[in-house]
Amino acid sequence: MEKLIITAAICGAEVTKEQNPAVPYTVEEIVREAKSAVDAGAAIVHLHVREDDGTPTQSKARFKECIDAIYKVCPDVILIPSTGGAVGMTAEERLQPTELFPEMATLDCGTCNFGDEVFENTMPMMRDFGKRMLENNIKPEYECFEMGHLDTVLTMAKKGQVPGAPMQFNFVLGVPGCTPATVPNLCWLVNAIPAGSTWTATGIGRHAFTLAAPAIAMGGNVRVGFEDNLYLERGVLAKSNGELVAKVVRIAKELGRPIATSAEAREILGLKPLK
Ligand code: KMH
Ligand code: ZN
Repeated sequence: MEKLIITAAICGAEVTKEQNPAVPYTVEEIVREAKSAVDAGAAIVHLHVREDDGTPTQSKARFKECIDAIYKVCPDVILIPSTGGAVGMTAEERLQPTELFPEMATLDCGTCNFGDEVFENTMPMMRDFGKRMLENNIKPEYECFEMGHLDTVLTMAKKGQVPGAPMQFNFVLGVPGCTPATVPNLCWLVNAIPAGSTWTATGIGRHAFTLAAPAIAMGGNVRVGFEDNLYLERGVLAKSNGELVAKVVRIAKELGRPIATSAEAREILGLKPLK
């Protein structure tokens, strides 16, 4: 089995300081949370950014400010900026971080319910996002909340509409209104990806660690972080993203799976090494 790649989704667009005071909004707070996650063992940081008051934004300038500041303290980390943004944002708004030419970015693979809201990712939108990533040599992380999302993006890759092999999938399970975070559902998705692909499992809320453990045992990778879950255990708020990453590291240790550094993760994902 390859080493385990841990992604920290440190901020997200929906969670607030009212829910957990450690949720980062300012550049300094985002840097603090990225560093805590990387120091604990995360090779990748999945990045959303906020205005100082917590409002989610896809502003290119704000992303640049945060990315530059994170690289100052975590020079090797793989950053995966979000092109999902927050529900209701336009496609153009969401695509702004791709103008900074990150090595990776998320590409959401279909429309779905998202709690009480609808997260819109129509096929024309996905074709635009795929074209942008093809033209700028950005490796997508394909965010799949449903089996239909996976099927859609595999068909688009066959047509050359989005970047193809080797593909990296993130199976986000347990979003209210989408596929539940169960082991059979994870297996169903993993069994449908092409050979040579890599994959990550993200369990939402109380499923963060119950999905992480089987993913580690199955040879997949794991995402945790405030975007997905605010608790270290039932009733105990995590004080930092680092605490959530450290728990994954402990589970992986028990299961005999070593942790990948960012350099090792670049190799596993087929990214160019840093010079
Ligand atoms: N904030 C969610 C609506 C992504 O980063 O690409 C979408 C999301 C996915 O977080
Ligand atoms: Zn996200």
